[in-house]
Amino acid sequence: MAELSASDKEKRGALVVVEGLDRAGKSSQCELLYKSLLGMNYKAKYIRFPDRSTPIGKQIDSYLRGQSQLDDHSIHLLFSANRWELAQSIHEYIANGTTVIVDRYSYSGAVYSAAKGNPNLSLHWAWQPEVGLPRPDLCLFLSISPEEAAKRGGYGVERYETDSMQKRVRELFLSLLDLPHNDEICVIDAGQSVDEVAQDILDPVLECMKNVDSIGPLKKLGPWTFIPTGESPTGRKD
Ligand code: FDM
Ligand code: MG
Repeated sequence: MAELSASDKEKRGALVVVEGLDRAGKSSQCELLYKSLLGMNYKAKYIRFPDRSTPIGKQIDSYLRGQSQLDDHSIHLLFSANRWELAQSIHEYIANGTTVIVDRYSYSGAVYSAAKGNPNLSLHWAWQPEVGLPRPDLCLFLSISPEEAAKRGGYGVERYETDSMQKRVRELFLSLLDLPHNDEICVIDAGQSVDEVAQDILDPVLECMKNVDSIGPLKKLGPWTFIPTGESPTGRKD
C-alpha cells in the first residue's frame, strides 16, 4: 500500500466523490475509506448528498418519502441547492488539507432527474445548475450489474427505488462514462467482496491525494464536463 511522506501531508485535501446505483455499496465503502484515511493519520471528512439535515434537505427528504409532491424541475433544483449550500465549507476543508469524501454528487443529480423521462428535463438541462460547484479531483464510479444488484435484496420504499427507474439510471450513468472530458472518473467493479472493493478504492484515492499539487487548486465543474452542449445521451435536443 502506498504511504505518503510528511510533505505530502501538507498538501491541500482532495475532493473524492463516490457514485453509483443504489445497492452498489457506496455508503459502506465511503465509511471504510473514511476510517482508513483517519487510521493513516490523514485529515478526512465524509459528507453525503442529499444532506437531509438542512431546511432544503428536509424538503428533499419529504419528497423522497412520498410525503410531498414537487414539480420535477423544482426538486431537481433543490438537490442542486443542497450541494451549493455546502460548497463553501467543502472549499474550506480542502484548503486546510482535509480530504473530503462525498457520497453521491452532481452525477447522481443529473442522472436521476433525467431518468424520470420528463421531455422537458434532459440530462443537459439537469447539468446546468451544477456548473461552478467544486469539481471532484477523483470520481469513483461503483459499477454493479443488475443481476448482482438484485442478489443484494429488494429496494427500499423511497421514490426512485423501482426497477424501471434504476434501469434508466444505469443506462444514463453508463452513457456519462462514455463521454469525453471524464478523465477523473475511475470505474470500480463493485461486484467484488467488500475488502476487494475497498482496496480498489483506496489505491486511486491515495494516488490522487499524492498528486493534488500537480492538479493545482480545486477546480469548478464546467458546462463541458461530461455533458456535450446541445444534446443529451437521451437523444433529446435542448
Ligand atoms: N438523488 C440524489 C437525486 O435524485 N438527485 C441528487 O442530486 C442526489 C444527490 O436521491 F434515489 C436521489 C438518488 C436516490 C435518492 O439518495 C436518495 P440516497 O443516497 O439513497 O440516500
Ligand atoms: Mg437509496
